[in-house]
Amino acid sequence: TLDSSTSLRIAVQKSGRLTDKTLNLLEGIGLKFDDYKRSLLVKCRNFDVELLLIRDDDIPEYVEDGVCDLGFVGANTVAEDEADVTILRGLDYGVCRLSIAAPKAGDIQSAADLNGKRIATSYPVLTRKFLESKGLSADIVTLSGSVEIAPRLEIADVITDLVSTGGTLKANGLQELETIFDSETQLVKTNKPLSEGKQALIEKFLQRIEGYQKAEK
Ligand code: PRT
Ligand code: ZN
Repeated sequence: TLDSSTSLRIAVQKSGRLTDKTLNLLEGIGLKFDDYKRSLLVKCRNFDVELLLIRDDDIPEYVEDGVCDLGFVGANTVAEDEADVTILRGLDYGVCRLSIAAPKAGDIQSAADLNGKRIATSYPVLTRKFLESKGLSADIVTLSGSVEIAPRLEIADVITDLVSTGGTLKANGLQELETIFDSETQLVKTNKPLSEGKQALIEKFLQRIEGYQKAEK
């Protein structure tokens, strides 16, 4: 049963690259919050809304499960999780790309050279889908972080990792070979049933976000 008295719960990254821009956006569309640095669950002062501040990796699942009604999270994270959520819109921050990168002076100069190689990544699902789409076969070594040092440690021949400026790859003697996924922040919605009140509130927010984005351009 639907409980129209509960607040619309929105998942936001607690502390990271998406946090400030997401909170700025929410304030920009008129939501007012008390001090959100102190608590994991923050009530909105002027709407029936609360923010849940969590790790970005947890956001797709929380939204899929209906623990949160909405979430702001990278398209890379949503796609890697293969989360069953609805993407309401893309937002123009947190822009980056998942790319294949190889040691500069090495024998791997393009994606076509990947057959039989080892690829270190924190994105095994997106990497496997890319390999399949190209008919390539390579071993995927899943690492939770510091992927860029894997070739030097001889854990892998190449990597796939998120890139924005390219500075990290350069600093580690790696060159970008090919983009396999373009990413930006997405506003996602649960596919669990929502009360009419929550649906109306989401519609209102979407219109305001659209206005906010136009005003920013
Ligand atoms: O603690 P929590 O789990 O919440 O945070 P996190 O450390 O997992 O994520 P965070 O805050 O680093 O990133 C959150 C999201 O920001 C990512 O999922 C992407 O959607 C987006 N984003 C945008 C990026 C980057 N740009 C980015 N450059 N995420 C990571 N990077 C890293 C990349 O992994 C590499 O280490 O930055 C380095 C490359 O940057 P350049 O500029 O040197 O190319
Ligand atoms: Zn994370």
